Amino acid sequence: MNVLFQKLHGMNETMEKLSSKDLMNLEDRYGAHNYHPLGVVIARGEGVHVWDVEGKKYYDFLSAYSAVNQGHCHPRIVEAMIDQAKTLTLTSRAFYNDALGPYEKYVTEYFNYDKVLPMNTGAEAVETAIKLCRKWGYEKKGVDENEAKIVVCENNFHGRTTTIISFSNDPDANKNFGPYTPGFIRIPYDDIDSLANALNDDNVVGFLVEPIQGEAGVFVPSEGYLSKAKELCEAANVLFIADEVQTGIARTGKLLAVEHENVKPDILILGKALSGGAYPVSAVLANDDIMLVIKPGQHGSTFGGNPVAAKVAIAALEVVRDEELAENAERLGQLFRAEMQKIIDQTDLVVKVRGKGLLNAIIVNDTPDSDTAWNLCLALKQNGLLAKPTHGNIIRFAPPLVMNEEQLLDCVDIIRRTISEFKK
Ligand code: IF1
Repeated sequence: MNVLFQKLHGMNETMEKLSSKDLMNLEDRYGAHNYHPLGVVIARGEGVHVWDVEGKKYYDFLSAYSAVNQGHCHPRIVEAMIDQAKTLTLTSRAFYNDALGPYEKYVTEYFNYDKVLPMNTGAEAVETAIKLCRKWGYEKKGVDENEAKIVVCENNFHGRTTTIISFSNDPDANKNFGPYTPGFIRIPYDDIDSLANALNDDNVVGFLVEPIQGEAGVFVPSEGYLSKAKELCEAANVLFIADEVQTGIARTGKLLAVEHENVKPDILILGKALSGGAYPVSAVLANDDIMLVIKPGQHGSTFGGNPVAAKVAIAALEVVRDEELAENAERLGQLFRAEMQKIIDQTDLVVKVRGKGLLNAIIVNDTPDSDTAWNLCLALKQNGLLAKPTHGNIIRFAPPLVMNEEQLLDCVDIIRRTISEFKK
């Protein structure tokens, strides 16, 4: 009988610790195959570091896709979670609880909106924003029922639900998941004329946009795109909906990426680092004239706004402010891109670095269907830094925002050494 089977079924006298390989085999055998993770099994996280099962230490340069902006297992966030978890975890919204109101006050004042609708995942928050916008369109803008349309962008990523993938143009995201939800117009990203054209349709009620397209490959739009888009939406009585699930919570060097252009979205969508990666917490924020179109019993969620989420989110947002994470991200982002440019000038393996704050990506000099970016990530892993390609030949670099300059320069050295040693 093989060793793994013995280990798994505890047939050894002493239950040995499962190795990374054992654990990867467990996921392969018992888990759905909806991911292809990099070959590393993480067992512990603290700040900017994670350790694998065998005890090897890495810099985390993905931050769970910008959910761990405050660093792994931030003590203030973990303490808030533990304290609340020992007291009251969930009441549902059938009753009030003593944590939600104070959180709602805190988060709406923090982002300067009248109201918040608390959810759990980013996709749920995006779905909530879509429902809210449509309902506003019928009841406030006067669009005929079931005729509302929302403008979205090519190469968007807003989550994995059936409605959201209905307006994706990524075949991996939507092939064979139809029939698709109607009511979306897709236009090119960072193309203000196509937005202006789309807004000529009186049935358009919203424009849903990522301030920087993360999954597509960290595409930063032209200077002025977001502010011009907001202007056009206002003129057309269309709601500007910012999906800041990945770009928000200080990631791009401002509390929100839209702040780089002084844009205030009509509907703001938050997730991921709203909890510092400790717990699923997402939120939709809007002012009363929009938010109050949803009446009691018209939307909700069992866990949305639960006491643990409420306390965790307050702690996570306090850390962002107290540790000045946006300022740190801005400063270290400038340094990172400058250092990466020096490396790019010395190699033909990487052709570009782009991003804002500590949401950056490098473009590897190979075709999108090549495995060069993947192999470079494997080599980075060997050298103690974890990152993963987004699409094809683009590698996203997004460390926790608590990183200091010495650690960042250490990571740059790892990247430099890995690139110089790399053989295609
Ligand atoms: C996966 C991508 C990133 C998001 C934006 C909403 C959501 C996401 C801008 C939905 C989520 C996650 C999903 C996760 C990997 C990651 C991701 F690669 F999928 F596209 F970050 F770029 N809006 N992004 O980025 O939030 O429901 O996941 O909480 O699905 O593999 P969620």
